[in-house]
Amino acid sequence: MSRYHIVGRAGAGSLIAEFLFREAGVDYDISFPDPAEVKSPDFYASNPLGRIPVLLCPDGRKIFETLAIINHITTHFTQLAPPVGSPAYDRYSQFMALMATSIYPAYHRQHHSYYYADESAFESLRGKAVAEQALLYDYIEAELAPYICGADLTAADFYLYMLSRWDLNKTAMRANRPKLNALLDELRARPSVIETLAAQPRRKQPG
Ligand SMILES: N[C@@H](CCC(=O)N[C@@H](CS)C(=O)NCC(=O)O)C(=O)O
Repeated sequence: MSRYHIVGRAGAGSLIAEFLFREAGVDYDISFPDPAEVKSPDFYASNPLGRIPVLLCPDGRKIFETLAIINHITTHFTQLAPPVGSPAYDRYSQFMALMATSIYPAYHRQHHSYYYADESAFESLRGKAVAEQALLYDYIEAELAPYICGADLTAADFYLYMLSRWDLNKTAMRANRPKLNALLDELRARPSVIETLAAQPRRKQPG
């Protein structure tokens, strides 16, 4: 394999790898296996939870977890992360960790509630996830200036944009958060994002 290959799903966590590769001008391949395929023994060897995305590298290595994939891409190809060791890098890492460990899983709890509870508890589970995200979106709104890392657009902004796409009530998510609105609209208009979204297979499976 001479170039990167993303194992993904339309509209899902593989978007971030596509956005960043396109920002960097790196050609890649992508496949969208059906859900049964990613829950097979073969795929569990790539990701023990049978989740996407997985990045297959030209040298044969496989990387899963979006944070690790983003780090790989920003380290090798783009300027979309602050220099390691700078104060901005600590801020960047903090927001990346916050999004990956809190906002992303809260969307997972809403879109894949059956992993976490019996159906009778879905409403409560989802309500708590939405409440946690509301706190975090308020925090992010207060911190944007206009990007997560101030004047510099970073991969963290693209990550935030991807996560926001999975919101089940975008009107509420955007309400009274003018800086968040402006950021999401700006990201949505970037060529890398427009091209990625236009190339997604029809069936959208968020979260
Ligand atoms: N922590 C993982 C989460 C990956 C994840 O939840 N992927 C979703 C799609 S966005 C998935 O595969 N969902 C199907 C499932 O959990 O069975 C990451 O950051 O890569």
